Amino acid sequence: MNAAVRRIVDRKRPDRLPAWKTLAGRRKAMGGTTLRELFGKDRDRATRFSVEALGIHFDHSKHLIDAATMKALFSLARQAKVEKHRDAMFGGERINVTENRAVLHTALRAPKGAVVEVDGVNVVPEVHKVLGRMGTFANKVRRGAWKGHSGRPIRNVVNIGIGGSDLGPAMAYDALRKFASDDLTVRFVSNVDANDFFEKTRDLDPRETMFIVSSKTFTTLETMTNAHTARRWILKAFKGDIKAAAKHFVAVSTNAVEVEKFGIDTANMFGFWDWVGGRYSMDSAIGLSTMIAIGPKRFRELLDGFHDMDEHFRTTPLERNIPVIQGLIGLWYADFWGGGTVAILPYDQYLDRFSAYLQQLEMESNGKHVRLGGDHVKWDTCPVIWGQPGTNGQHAFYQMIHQGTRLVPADFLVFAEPLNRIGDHHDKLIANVFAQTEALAFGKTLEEILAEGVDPAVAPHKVMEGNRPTSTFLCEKLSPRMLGRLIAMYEHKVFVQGSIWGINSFDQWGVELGKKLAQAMIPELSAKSRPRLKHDGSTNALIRKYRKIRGRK
Ligand code: G6Q
Repeated sequence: MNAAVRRIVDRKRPDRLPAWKTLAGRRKAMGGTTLRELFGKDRDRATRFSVEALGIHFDHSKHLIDAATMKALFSLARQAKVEKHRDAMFGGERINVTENRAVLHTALRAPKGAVVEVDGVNVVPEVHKVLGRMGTFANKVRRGAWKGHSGRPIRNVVNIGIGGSDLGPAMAYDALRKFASDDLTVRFVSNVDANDFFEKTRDLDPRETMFIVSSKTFTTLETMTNAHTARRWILKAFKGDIKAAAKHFVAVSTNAVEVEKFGIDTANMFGFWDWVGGRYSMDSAIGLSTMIAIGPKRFRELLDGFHDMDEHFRTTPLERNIPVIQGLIGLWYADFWGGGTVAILPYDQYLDRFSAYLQQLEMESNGKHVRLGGDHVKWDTCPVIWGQPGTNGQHAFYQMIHQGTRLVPADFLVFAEPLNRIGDHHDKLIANVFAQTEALAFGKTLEEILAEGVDPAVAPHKVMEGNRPTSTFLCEKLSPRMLGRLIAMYEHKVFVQGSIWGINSFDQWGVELGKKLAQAMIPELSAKSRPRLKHDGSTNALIRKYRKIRGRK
């Protein structure tokens, strides 16, 4: 292990840092202190525990924290050297040590003229070169100037990718629908389940359809299976004319060799780099479908939003740094309250896929039990991330958050300015956000319920204990720029937590084993003759049952 790697790997166990002990003490001292009590004691609590930056008002006053707890959390971040680790990331050091890679998604949104070096080479000009090529291509498609093999303009764009090569663009397309061209249909195929490809293409005209095959490695089973199916679908429409594929496929990848093998001209390939992790790649060429949908200018605004938050994270003191506060409060629940879950509740229908996106970002990054040095963690890491847009969730799972037995800290995100001004929808939407966080925090006591004249036998069922912690992100307006800021906010929150836990937030070895086993199993399922199975009893029986149902020996 060389000195540079050792510097990154040698991270103190957080539970051995003095601030961890202080926090354990704070937790004990807080005991069953309620939010009612905390607000009762401190008239300025809402001001004390809220931060305003970049059009985001972040109210964290409805959390089970006090000034002493926050002070200890900031000390923990300092003692864990989060700032140093952050600077190492921004500086292009190879902090992803298990893959020996730098982690530079922040360079993807750096403005022209910025300097970000990897091994002494400034990567920003290369980033902007690819963005320029993407822009020319996107404009051509948007204008109807990119013609399919029949001479008809492309009107449908289908991104084929999975995981990091799907979730970001799919989420962003929904989120920025209001800014997208109405002349284009944009779809996303990810699942190896044929139902996905079938349903996403059944009403499309192949002569007007282009596929963007998005895969960093260009070897992923799901993506390559869908890409081959797409090629057959196109060729069928052109009676097997092999030349047809050229106008209907482009690739986004780091693997030119495989792109060429598939039959896509590398002139129609948009590249990126090994220092861009899959789940951090929506600002790279992986965002090509987003750029086609909203246009290069708005795509730049999206990148600028990311960059705004990068700068906020990089330069703002910890005490006013939104992702830092967010990460620390999350860690407070995960490690000192047994909080196993966090709900993400955007009150905006356009953010329909936002929690799904964050699920990957957080859980694939920090869902780990091994520290950078190879030792097993002795504390909890990433909680389960889940959620869906409000108000729908209120009529479904919120019951459990209000009156269940588990602690579910939740993020409420909402935009003050509506994108569609229709009647009084927006005031009603906002009222629901504020009412929910109020009810979750302060609940309703038995006395209050009885005073309303409720039948004493029913009254206990109506008690809301309160003390359910929430963050409220009241943002100005949903725009490409604001979306960029919000996503980068979560990226850096993940970074803060990963740094303190001392894990590598940028690899994903846990995904590998299942992939390998599935590859080996495909011939066992499809073989004509009875395969010799060497799995465990359950797996062998399932394979046999499946083969029987499908009429195989
Ligand atoms: C993300 C992961 C993973 C990856 C997909 C797709 O960080 O690495 O979700 O993005 O497995 O990989 P390819 O882009 O290589 O097809």
